[in-house]
Amino acid sequence: VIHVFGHINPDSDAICTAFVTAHWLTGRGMDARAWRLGEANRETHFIFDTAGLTLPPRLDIPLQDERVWLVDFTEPAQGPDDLLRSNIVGITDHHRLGGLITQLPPEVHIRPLGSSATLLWLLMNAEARRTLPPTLAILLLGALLSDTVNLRSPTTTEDDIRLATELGVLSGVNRRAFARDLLTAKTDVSGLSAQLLLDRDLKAFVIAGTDVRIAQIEVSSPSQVATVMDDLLAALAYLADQSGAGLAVLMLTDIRAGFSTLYFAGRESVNAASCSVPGMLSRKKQLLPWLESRLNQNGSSL
Ligand SMILES: [Mn+2]
Repeated sequence: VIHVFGHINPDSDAICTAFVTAHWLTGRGMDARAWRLGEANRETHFIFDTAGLTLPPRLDIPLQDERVWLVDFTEPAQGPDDLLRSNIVGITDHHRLGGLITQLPPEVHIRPLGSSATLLWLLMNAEARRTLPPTLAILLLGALLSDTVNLRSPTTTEDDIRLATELGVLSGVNRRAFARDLLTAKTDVSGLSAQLLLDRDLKAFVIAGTDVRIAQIEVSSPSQVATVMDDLLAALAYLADQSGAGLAVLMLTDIRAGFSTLYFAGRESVNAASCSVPGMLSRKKQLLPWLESRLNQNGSSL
């Protein structure tokens, strides 16, 4: 059996696309099973509820020598602790390559698209697309609209726009209403603690030789997190301290106005506490290169 999963602290693309990837591999004659590597967020629950499907179970088996297929990540730090002792047989992803080493030659699909869902659709042959159940089309559409912030992120490509139209028809949902409700669920932070907000979309990277942790919170207005802002910054400082990371970054993204405010903690953040970057929506396409160039210029510090 091939175990299919996305990154830890999973977003909708990581869970929805892993689920459909397992279906696709099964159609190719393989025995595949989907998992999730953490709690699903409110948006992912909304997508599965709309599709009438049950979330895949949380991964709870050792991966030593098991065959695995990675979805939406390749950075070892974003997978389970025993990932590098597993046999990685395949990858579908749309992020930078982040230092993975495999036991055998894997089947690798990586392209700069708006979502892993888009890539999976491009990999499907005509028969697989034609026979895709509408419920699974809803999962792919949800993952695509989530990752691209309803096609507004600069990561959006022509393929993503075309796919959104095709999946809108195949899924049978009212796309406008689905996208609106999805973004409402995505930015619903009410009642969530600062610690949960920081942890639920936290990713680890090595950038210019520095261990960096980046949490992103997407809101439709920064006022949504005003009451927990002090706690968030305290949790960020604690994260940098406890993890030993040189730099911890909180990326607070206003998806309506289209900008991010960055907050920094850790020993490499000496020259900056925060800054706002107009037009910045994407961690992978905008923040990572921005950090890479800043850290390289200043000798590993901001
Ligand atoms: Mn993704």
